[in-house]
Amino acid sequence: MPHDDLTAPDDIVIPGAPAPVPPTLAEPTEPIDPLPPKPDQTGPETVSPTGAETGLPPATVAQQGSRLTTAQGARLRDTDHSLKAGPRGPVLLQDHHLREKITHFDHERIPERVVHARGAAAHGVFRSNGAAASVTRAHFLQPGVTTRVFTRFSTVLGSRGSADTVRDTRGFSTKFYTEEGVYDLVGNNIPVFFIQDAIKFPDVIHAGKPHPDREIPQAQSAHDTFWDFVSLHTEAQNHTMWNMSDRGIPRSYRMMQGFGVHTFRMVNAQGDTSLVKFHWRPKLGTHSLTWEEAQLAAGKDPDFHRRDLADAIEAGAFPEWDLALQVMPDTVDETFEGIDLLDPTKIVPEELAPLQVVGTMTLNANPTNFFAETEQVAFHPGHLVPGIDVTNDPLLQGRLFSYLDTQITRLGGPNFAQLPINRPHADVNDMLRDGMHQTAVHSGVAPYKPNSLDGGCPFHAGADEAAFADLPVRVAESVKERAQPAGFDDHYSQARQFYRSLTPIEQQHVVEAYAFELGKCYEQAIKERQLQALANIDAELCASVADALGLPAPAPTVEVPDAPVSPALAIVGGTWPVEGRIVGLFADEQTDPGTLARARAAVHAVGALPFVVAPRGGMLGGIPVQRTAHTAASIEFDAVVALSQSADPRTARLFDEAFRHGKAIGVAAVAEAVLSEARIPADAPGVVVGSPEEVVTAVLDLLPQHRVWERWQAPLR
Ligand code: HDE
Repeated sequence: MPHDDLTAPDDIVIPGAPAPVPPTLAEPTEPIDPLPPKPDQTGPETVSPTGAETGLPPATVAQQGSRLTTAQGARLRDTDHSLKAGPRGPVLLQDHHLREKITHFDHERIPERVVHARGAAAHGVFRSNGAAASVTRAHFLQPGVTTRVFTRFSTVLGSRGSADTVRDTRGFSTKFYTEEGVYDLVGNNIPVFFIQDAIKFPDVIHAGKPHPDREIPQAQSAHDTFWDFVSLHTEAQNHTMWNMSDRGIPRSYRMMQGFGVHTFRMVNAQGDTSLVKFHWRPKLGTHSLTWEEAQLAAGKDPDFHRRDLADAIEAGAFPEWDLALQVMPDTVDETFEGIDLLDPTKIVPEELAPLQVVGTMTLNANPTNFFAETEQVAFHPGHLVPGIDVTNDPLLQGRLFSYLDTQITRLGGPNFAQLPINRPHADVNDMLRDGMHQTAVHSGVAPYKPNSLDGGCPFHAGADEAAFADLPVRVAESVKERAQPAGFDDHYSQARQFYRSLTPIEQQHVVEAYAFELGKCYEQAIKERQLQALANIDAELCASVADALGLPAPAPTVEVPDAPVSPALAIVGGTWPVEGRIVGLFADEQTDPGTLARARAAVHAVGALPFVVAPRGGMLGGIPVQRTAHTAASIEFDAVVALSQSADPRTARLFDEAFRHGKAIGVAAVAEAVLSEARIPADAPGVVVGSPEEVVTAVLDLLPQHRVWERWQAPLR
């Protein structure tokens, strides 16, 4: 293909531009109005604090006019110098601008979330296919209904500035702005939880957070207090097993499943109820990092997942998830196939209750302002709409208290629902009044019921007006006690089922994860106690971890029933779309510009992102260099292609890492020196040498597998 026929390089978005237009070299001197958000960004829908449409565009910027002003709108001539008694004199107390500026700055921070402090979010839409209409009357799940959403992903343990790629559970929260009010699905990427009762939440979180004396380690479970707790409180063993699997280190938020975890109760238009579990299924497949990649990323790019999500959306690779339901009959004992549906440490295997897709979510816009949107969004499992209700799962019941409570501290008062990102897109006519940060200007004199002064307003909704009605669920006659159902005592059978359902590669990763985590513990007793739990789960797993720790493998202490393996739990294998995957093209001044342009266009054509890497920055044949040998890191790329003759030692190290992480490697014949420099066998699986066109094609063919699994020693099942 001649060079001129190619998509002009400028048509290929290089994500990451900090502003909507490139800056000039010199400081601008001509006043202009505030720039609009970047094309990939939007803000919350512009509704009033009480849900009325304002008609303003979604991304209305907060700043107006071209001149610097005070918060009160008075124009300012100077913001660089304080008002002083002479150039060398003391600063005057009367400097209202200085005091306003510094005082506001002093209060810029709000308390971070107790858990899930570290997160990233995006706007999008949810399109219902109507398949759920038979089980729920929720309007947003009726055929063809489209609903705006805002989704926030997060880690659990780390502080706001911690690394994205640590081994942890991920949060997956979606706010649906439905016309019947806000519905929040506040879930995780792991379908089970550490504890069965909310009263244990402070305990598990205190154990997982850094040690209270030295405040280390940050955002890690590989330490004594965590394993001390979970080895004693063995109902946590199923969740820890999931965390030790590859699910604990996702490749991307875009490649993560989501789960509602608890069982919910749905009611349809006829009043029939069902018990359901929610699942989000990523269209790109479920994929993970390797542990070494995760650790490298934590240092080289702590914002790895945050950047990946924003870049993909900016480049037009909008991530999508199907929302699916497992629907179980609403029986008196609330169990299904012997599984207690109120026990949040248990799943219902897909083989027993198949997933039914009820709609698709597309995340298509980045937030305009992190604080206003991602930080101030307030989720709550009690934000329910007619047709979806909670069950008596004791973990969920406690959450219904916690989320409202936490926002009052975090967002400074009871009016957080009026923050733009939290506003419902439905009429709000509550009788809640006043409070800190009240932005609604309520009219009327009678915020009480019954009244006659406001004409009796607001009225209750009638039975035919889609009101939320608490379902009349029978509560078994019982005694008041601090107790739980006997079935909750099985702590091991599903941990075993999960481990035995994995492919050998994934099992090997689980062994290595336990060996790492327990290896980082100081206390021998804690390691031995956790080995005891593993002995009850799987003898071979226990023996392998014990061997790595140099400890004897204990014998099991409890008899655990075997559950059939669930192949749906494994994630290795299969092929998947490659939208937004990053292919590194390593070129230099000797590389033919046409070859580079063709490689770039070929990567772009399959929906992946080409990243040009060269020994130094600037342009190569009119194509911008995005990374240099100095700044590139192997973890940035899903596949690498060498087109340059020079074998820079830093590039060779990068190729060595890419090789060890199972990435597809293409090497143009002229660039073969990189293989010997990196000691990569040219005939290894997933290493292709040939013409530039051949190697680019071969690498793009390998990309849908996520990794070249053949490079792992363990065989695929
Ligand atoms: Fe949360 N959790 N949680 N949690 N949780 C919070 O709410 C809590 C639990 C989850 O992106 C907090 O607004 C208790 C399970 C996510 O903003 C807090 C219990 C699941 C997020 C809170 C649980 C979750 C949170 C902290 C035990 C998966 C982030 C800040 C009963 C189904 C939401 C906030 C976001 C956040 C309490 C257990 C998911 C303190 C008491 C189980 C994804 O209210």
